Amino acid sequence: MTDDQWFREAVVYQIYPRSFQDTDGDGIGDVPGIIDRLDYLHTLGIDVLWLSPIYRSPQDDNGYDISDYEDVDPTFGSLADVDRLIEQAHAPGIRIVMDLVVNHTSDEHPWFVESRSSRDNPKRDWYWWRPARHGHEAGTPGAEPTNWQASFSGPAWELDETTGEYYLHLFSRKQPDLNWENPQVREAVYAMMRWWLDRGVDGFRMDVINMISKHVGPDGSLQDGRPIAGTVLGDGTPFYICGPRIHEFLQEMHREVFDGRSQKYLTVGEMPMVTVEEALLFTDPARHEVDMVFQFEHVDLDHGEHKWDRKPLDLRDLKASFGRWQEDLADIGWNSLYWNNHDQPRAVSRFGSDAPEHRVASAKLLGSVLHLHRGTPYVYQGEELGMTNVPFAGPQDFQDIESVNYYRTAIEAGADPEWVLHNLRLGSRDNARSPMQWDASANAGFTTGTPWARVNPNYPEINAEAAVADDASVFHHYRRLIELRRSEPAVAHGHFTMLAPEHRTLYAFMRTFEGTELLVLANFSADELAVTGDDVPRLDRWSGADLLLGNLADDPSSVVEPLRPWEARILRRTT
Ligand code: TEU
Repeated sequence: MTDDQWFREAVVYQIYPRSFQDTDGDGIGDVPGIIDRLDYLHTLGIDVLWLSPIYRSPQDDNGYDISDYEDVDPTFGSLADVDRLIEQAHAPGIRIVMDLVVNHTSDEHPWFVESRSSRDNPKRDWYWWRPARHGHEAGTPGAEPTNWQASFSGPAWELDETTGEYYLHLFSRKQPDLNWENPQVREAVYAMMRWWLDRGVDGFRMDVINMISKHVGPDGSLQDGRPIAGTVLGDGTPFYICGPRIHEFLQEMHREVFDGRSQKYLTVGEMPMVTVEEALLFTDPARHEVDMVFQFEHVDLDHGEHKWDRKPLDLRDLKASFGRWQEDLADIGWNSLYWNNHDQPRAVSRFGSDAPEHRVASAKLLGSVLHLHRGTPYVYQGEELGMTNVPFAGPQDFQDIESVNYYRTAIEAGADPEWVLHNLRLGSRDNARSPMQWDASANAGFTTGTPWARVNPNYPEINAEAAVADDASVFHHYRRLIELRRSEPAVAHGHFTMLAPEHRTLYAFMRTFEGTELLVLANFSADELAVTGDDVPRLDRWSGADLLLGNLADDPSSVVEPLRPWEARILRRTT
């Protein structure tokens, strides 16, 4: 491994600053709060911190709508705070990665304010402006330039009265899409990125970066998508996911921003709907695009027709998906590994069990399985405590724009409110955004004020202070997993082989590296599970293996005896 590939041995921790630690009593987390918790993060052992956006923003989408890329939102602190964070994180060797949200800006960004001011403004072409559909009067139903649905419900076009034209917003109407076809836009983005690197940050997590290239016809036209059942809208994704110039843009970004610098920065592309074939191109080091992508296949497996149509996960689907990504990126390219982030419900409630008797074991099991795959693991704040979904009482408890818009449109369309609420409880992004649970004091030690989002009432039991004090906690299991990555080269570098793909509750795989074999056995159920020679070929060879790390209080008497409910074992033998 060259120094350029340091990220292959690293573990990244994601902070959602709004919900991490408040220091000024306004009920919203801030950068000084992150600084205060660096010791905690250092104890956990992580290498990199990725911060969700802290830039100046009207907060329509909690900071993913940016009005000034080169300033910090006063809610979160100041540039001086960020400088201090960089310095104090770097001291023990923790790198800082910023969120880069450049598919769109806020509608309050000066670029958009100018762009919307008149049809001949020099920045007009920095965004996607189009007249009403031919033969339709602007503002009438169906007059949108294309039928695309926005990610947060409703049409992806908004009429702007100033000039009578529509602008494109793949997310909220306060998040207009930048026009990457325009070289001035690209240069402005690259200049901003260089500015942050000069300030000392160590890389970027690039928000929906595979949406920046749109399919544009020779005459500048955009096309309608396939109609979406039950709506008047269509699916525009084929026209903007991994569009025709995406690889060109990322290679140009690499040249303009990262080339020639002495440090190797981390670049992660968040890419909804990316296929493994595309990911291979994006992450092939020889192509100089990104180090790894966030893919969504495994977190979409419990969706039916769409995200709000939830179904239980079939473990065989999960293994088939992860197995394929492991195999196809084995020789070229690299995986990122995650269960959680600020957009996903809590993994322990979703893929494990948050019942009191299984929560700790299943949270540890999920950690063991994920961290033992080949790739760079991401830990989302609170995951290392086994934080759970939030018990939302009713529709008024949801704050996220996606959830609020979904509730409104679904009810307007006549859906049963109980069913809509059920889907929100399972799928809302608000589940991930409840405040970090630090201790058993008021508001879980998150704030002395009124928290912007409700603290999960289970905080007296599930909190960082209790977890750090308890050697058998989820926290210490994560700490050991991170340590294992350093002490056992097979974890970062071993070849991956999936086992028992058709088993409904056993997740088993092997990692092999220079005479070392690791076997991971995980029981995704509350029943005892006997592993057989059909599941793991030549199982007898493992009877004398070492138990590197288990997840239950007492070790098994033999490493191949039946797995107890939600038990996960990491075994090691030398060949
Ligand atoms: O998310 C992109 C994205 O497509 C999803 O994760 C999305 O939030 C989810 O699928 C909706 O069901 C990124 C950010 O992570 C997210 O927080 C932002 O809201 C979004 O981009 C827009 O910037």
